[in-house]
Order: sequence, then structure tokens, then C-alpha cells
Amino acid sequence: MKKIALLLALSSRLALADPAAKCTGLAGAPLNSGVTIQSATMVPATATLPEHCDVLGTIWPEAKFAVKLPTAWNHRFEMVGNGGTAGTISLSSMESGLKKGFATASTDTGHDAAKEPLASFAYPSETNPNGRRKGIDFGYLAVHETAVLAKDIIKAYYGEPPRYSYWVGCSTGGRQGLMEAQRFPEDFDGLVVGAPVLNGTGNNMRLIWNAQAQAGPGEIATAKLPLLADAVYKKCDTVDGLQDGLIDDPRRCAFDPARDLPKCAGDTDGPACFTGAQVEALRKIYDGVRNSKGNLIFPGQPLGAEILAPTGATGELRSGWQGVIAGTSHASLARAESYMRFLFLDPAPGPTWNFKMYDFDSDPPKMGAPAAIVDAADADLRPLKQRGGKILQYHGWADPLITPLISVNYYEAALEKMGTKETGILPAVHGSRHVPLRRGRRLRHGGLVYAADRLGGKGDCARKINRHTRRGKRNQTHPPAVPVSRSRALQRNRQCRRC
Ligand SMILES: [Ca+2]
Repeated sequence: MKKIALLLALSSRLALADPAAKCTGLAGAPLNSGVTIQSATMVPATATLPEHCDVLGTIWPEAKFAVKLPTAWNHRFEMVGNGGTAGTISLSSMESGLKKGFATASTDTGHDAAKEPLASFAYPSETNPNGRRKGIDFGYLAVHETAVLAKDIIKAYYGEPPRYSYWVGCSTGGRQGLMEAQRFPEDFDGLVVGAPVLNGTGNNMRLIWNAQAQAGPGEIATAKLPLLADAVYKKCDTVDGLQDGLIDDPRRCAFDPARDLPKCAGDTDGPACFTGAQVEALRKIYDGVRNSKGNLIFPGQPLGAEILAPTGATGELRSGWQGVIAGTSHASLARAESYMRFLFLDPAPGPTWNFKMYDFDSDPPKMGAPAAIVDAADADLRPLKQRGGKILQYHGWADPLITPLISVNYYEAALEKMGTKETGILPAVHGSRHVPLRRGRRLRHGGLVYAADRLGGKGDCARKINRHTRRGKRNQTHPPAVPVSRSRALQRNRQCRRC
């Protein structure tokens, strides 16, 4: 009540002042005992951004946040998500909404990645006494607290709350969006959820499974990936009835590494063939994670990401498997190891643990308690739906980092859980890699802000969103449950460097 009274007093006072006075008046405002506002600065308009009040602060214990309040406000609020293990405020992602007049917010989720890389922030120690809390902040709490606080600041600054509130995030940001929809459905009216790592414990276990399969003679060298891609597309491209360099639904292709790949004579490795050990490693990667009883405990890698496509700032042709699946030394595996060392296994084994030590019988149960904090797998979205909230969820079929099958499975689980086709989710699965994109024609962040705004509007929102995200004439949407839009442009989309 004290907090509300303070806000009301603050808002009535500030509503009479000019924007600059309102902004500086926010500095040091005692919003509650856990919040510190470090600065509130009026930023003049530039060639790219409008005039706005820039608020920076911290929520106890270590969650840094930014809130940007444009002078010409559109009465809406947009919060943006993080990538990877977070640890930085997503300042560049805030700009798209700010340009359109949104009040925007972002949090670093409670730790500084420069000081505590990967998942090390979650490992309690004498020098990191808040480690356990920081794991919870990363899991779900910092985003929620920042959303609530941002709305308080918006009300204090403009004298009224936002009429609509939106979430836009991909990868970890997608997970954060689903987490909000599941735990705090009152926070956002519309959520754009891209390539969500909604089952991060399982997906990182999958990356470790892939590495163990290749630890030895089964390692898949980067140089072999074009050969693999050629075989996969030769087998699978036309299954959808169109030879166009795209595999509409990889589940429909019966690719078998043992049958469909060229074998090395005498099992002697060479550039144009695969050895028996390599074939077996590929079989495991596609098949998914199994325990010693042979039970599937997490889905594998769908076909399609092997192909070379322009990647990164230079547009270098690179396989989607490079640096993510192929080999046993790459950044994605290092991140998976860090998660297991410090956050996803309970008790946390610590810094000496490595991927070869994961046991697919005894270790999955150790991920139960952490999963309850960091995974966003609850398919019951009724509270969000009942208040009119909507989700646009998209995922690339050729995503090598986060298997798109978890998005498909989640959508189907939501259908079943809610007993209706009206889940509030508009699903989209397309031919791109992990999170499109920055420079391609579709699903740019600005477009996602547009999509989020339409989610909060009236009328046939789904049709408008699909039209916006599928501007290319070659795009199509395929029923039934999971629409699949396809275009060569999507296939060529670059990976989102923010995620
Ligand atoms: Ca095709």
C-alpha cells in the first residue's frame, strides 16, 4: 500500500510537470525498498531515436534494468527478452519499439555476463552469496519484477498505465515469454515467442548427448557437412511435392544414415564417405536422447539444418550444424556444460564437471528441481486466454540449437490440455535456422513489434500477422495444426546475432 500511495503521489505531481522535469523527478524515487534508480536522464531526439526519458536501476539483489519512456508515447508498453545466458540489458532490441512510440523495458535478469560468464552466476560461493537467488532471477523472477516495475514507472511518468503491454523475445527471450504467459499471465496482453528454449534442461542434455555420440571415432568433421546435407536434401526435399531446397516437414522424411549415406570402403575414413562410427553418431543425433533401457527421453535433431546458408555478418556459407552440433568443441557445448555445472543439476557438480560425465539414467532426475525454475513447459494457458492474451510462437524447422520439436510438442500439449483448438497460440514453424533474423525481409524485430501490437488489437489478428510475416509471394501456409510457411528467403535468413 505504501508503494501504491507513493506512486499515486508521484504520478499526480509529475503529470503537471514538463517531460524533462518528470524524467529527472524519477531519479531516486523510492518505488519500494528493493528498487534503486541509478539515473533518469532526458535523452534528446537523434536521427534514429525519438526524445525519451532513460531510466536505469537495480532490483534486489543484482537485477539491472532499463526503461525508456518516449515523450510522444503511443500508450503501449513493450518489454524485450534476452539471449543465451542473458547477463546484459537488451538495449539494441529496445530501439525498435522506442522508435514506434512504445515505452520499453529490459532486464539483465540479475547478473553481469562480463563478470560471471555463461551459467557461473548461479553457483553460490563466498564471493557469490546470491547465487541461488540469481538462478531464480534468471529462471523467471527478474523479468516479472521488471515488468511490474516498468508499469509503475510508466504510470508515474505519464500519469496513466499502458493500455496494452507486449513481450517480444527469441531463444532465451522466447522461453521468458512463455514463462510470463504461464506464471504471470496478467503481465502481458500479447507475447511474441521465438524459438523458445522452453525446455532448457532437456535441450542442453540433448547437446551433451550429441557430443557424447561424437566423442571418439564418430566425430562429424565440419568438412563432411556438405556431403551430409546433399544426402539429406536428395532424400527429403521432394517429399513435400516440390523440389525447392526446402523440407516443409522433416518428420515426413524417412532418412536413414545407415542406408542413405555413402559408406567408406573398408571403414577407412575419407572425404566422400562416412565410417560406421560416424553413421552411428548421426543416427543418435537424429533419433534423440535415450536412456540405457532404450526409452526416448528427449527429441532429436530434425532433418534440414545440415545445409549451408549465409551466416553471420559476413554472409559466409556455413552449415547450421557447424558450431552447434558437429564436433565436441564449440560454444554451444561449452554453454551446455556450464548449465550442468552450475544450474541444471541438483546438487550442482561445479566447475570440474564435463560433458562426458553426464549419465542418461541417473542425471535426468537431478534436473527436476532446476527445471521447475528455468523451464517454461506448463501447457495450461487458460489464465492467459481467459483475460484475452495471445501468443505468436514461431520456430525454424532448421534450428540446430533449439530443436523445433519442443515447440511443436508444446503447441500440441496446449491443444490437449485446454481441450480446444483455441489455445491463444498462433504457431508458425518455418524453414529458417535459430531465430531469424536481422537483415532479411521477414520477422525483423520491428516486424515483431508490429505483430505484438496486432495481438493486442481486435479483428482477425492471426490473418494480419501471417500476412505481415509472410510477405514473399512464395510463402505458403500449410494446415493442419502447425502452419508451415516456406520461402527461399527464409531458408537464407541469417541467424539473429542478438540471440
Ligand atoms: Ca521441398
